Amino acid sequence: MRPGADSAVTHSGKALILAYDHGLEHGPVDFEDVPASADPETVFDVATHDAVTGFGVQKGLAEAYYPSYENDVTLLAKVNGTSNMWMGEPDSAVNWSVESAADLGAEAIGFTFYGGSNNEVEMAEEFRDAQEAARDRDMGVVMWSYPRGQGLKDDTGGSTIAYASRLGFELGADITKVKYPGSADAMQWACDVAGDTKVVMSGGSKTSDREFLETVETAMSAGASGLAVGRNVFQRENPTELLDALEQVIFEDETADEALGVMSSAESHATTSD
Ligand code: FBP
Repeated sequence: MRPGADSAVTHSGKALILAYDHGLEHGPVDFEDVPASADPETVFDVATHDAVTGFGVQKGLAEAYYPSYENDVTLLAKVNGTSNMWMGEPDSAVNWSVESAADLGAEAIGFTFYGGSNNEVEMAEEFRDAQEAARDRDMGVVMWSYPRGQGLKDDTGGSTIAYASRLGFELGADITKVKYPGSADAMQWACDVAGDTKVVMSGGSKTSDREFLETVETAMSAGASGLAVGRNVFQRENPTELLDALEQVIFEDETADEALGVMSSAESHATTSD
């Protein structure tokens, strides 16, 4: 990694990246519970929250909406991605050149890397090209490091996730996004082996406020530098409230309990003023 390159999408060395590439990766099913979340404008508005250090979207959404938000949102160009309809061995098409992303105003790139896939070699070469193009333009590099493939039995186990974070370091990411490996010790090992690369936790499918904030608190205490989250934010009726709470846990070192207190007092204020 290049010292300081992560600062494109961190505040005080910490990251709260909002990911919104789900329309491609999972399809509209992710918008069914909160139909307003299908409208990119709704989620671009959420991304203007002060705590959000980068907003990860694919090219189509960026071209259509980012120009209206360029003063309020830090664009993280998710340059590869594949639909859920792809039934082959894990792979991710490079849909966006780094040059085009930079021209639009992106400050960092996001790249999914499936270590362990039969397509790992080609993906590593594609990552090399994107990483070097980003370096030429002083853009940050975030790797979505998700080991998976037919030979991999446990893609969220502790040793697999540590390998995932190490891959980000070895291949030149500034920030590596990994799935939560299920315990503080496993998360700490994943952070310990990542050198100077920052490790952030991937949000995963939607859980309760308490469960989610407690997991984020554990990950931060274990050495994570923040979070890259999608569904746990935009699948909530009031995503801003959760971002307020995440801000406390990630940037103010508060506990999940303290942050939940902020959420419940905001709720009682809203109820009182109704
Ligand atoms: P979530 O917080 O919703 O899990 O989003 C993080 C993310 O990496 C997205 O950027 C991506 O669309 C999705 O998860 C991919 O998840 P998976 O490959 O596990 O389905």
